[in-house]
Amino acid sequence: MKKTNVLLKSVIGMACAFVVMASFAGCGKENKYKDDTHLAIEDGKTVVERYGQLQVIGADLCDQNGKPVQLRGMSSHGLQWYGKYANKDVITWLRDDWNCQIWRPALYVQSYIGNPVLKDKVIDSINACIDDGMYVLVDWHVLGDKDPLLYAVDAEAFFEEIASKYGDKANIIYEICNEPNGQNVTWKDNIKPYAERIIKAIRKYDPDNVIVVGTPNWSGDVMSPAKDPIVGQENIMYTIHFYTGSHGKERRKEIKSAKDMGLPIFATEWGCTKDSGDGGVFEKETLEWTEFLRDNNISWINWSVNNKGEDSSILAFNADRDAKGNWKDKDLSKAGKFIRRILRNELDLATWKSEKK
Ligand code: IDC
Repeated sequence: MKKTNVLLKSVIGMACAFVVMASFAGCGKENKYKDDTHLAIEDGKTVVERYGQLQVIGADLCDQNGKPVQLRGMSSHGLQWYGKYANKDVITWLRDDWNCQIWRPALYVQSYIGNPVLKDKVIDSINACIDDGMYVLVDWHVLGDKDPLLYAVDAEAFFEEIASKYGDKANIIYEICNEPNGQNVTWKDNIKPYAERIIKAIRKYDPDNVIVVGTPNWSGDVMSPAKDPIVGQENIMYTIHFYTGSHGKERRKEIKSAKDMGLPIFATEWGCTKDSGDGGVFEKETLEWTEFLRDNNISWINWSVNNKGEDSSILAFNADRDAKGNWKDKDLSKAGKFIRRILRNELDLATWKSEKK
């Protein structure tokens, strides 16, 4: 009799524990994205008012009080092509309707060299973000030029100008080389020496804002800087890029290892398509990535705001030709509707799976 009682008790006990655990797990899942972080505006305060001067502590981006924070937002397309969207109306819409905390104006280096007025688009973006209390990632978009050293003199002049004008604002983050690439462009001989030069140029005017350094292989290799980081400098982070139709588990594993080695990482550009910027929207894979980034406190910026009609364009083909923002559902592409929900904290992997059922 006694024995049965004990058995019964322990069965009931286990069942109760199971219910409690299951409800915690369920609760955790349900609320995973619905917390008080990741808000562009909270209690009437912008993200820059709340987080203030960012700083890098260990491998984490932190707010002015040393609390780890994750910033999320959108990138422009090439300013030479779709620079009209880099305006105050669109940026404010992205803050208020898309819950973006950061905006990235992408200044393609080769286009800028041929057409220096493109810099005005960067300046417009910076001013809009300062007005709107958003962070702004100033992107020196190395791509076709491959080796960042090729235009290092221009990069120095550009970043000195931005740093001397805006370095006292907490809003500014510098991305000094989008995607170094090419077999002969290595961390040791090209990217690191370039970064050391540009960091020095920026630090003449701006002692503390965060500087993000590109990594080899189209910013796909964080292990090289993890093994050989830049030393003697504060508030430096390193870039990882990925396209969820092209990169998955392997790349996440490397990011995790690099972060465990102490490397501060910022996903300054990623797309929900193949790395061509096209080829479909990979929803499940994307949500696996966004959960990983969240769990590892890695800030991110999605590619990109334009109406070109490629799958990574967040606007429907030819929508909002006047670049006014105020987008309705019909103005958004498949990627646009999807990324907007992620940014608004309306979609995580569990929610997505339950909707697919
Ligand atoms: C792509 C654009 C595409 C444009 C091309 C020009 O989406 O419309 O024709 O650049 O080179 C990157 C780059 C980014 C690419 C993007 C998609 O940083 O400039 O934009 N991508 O291919 N790295 C990986 C993917």
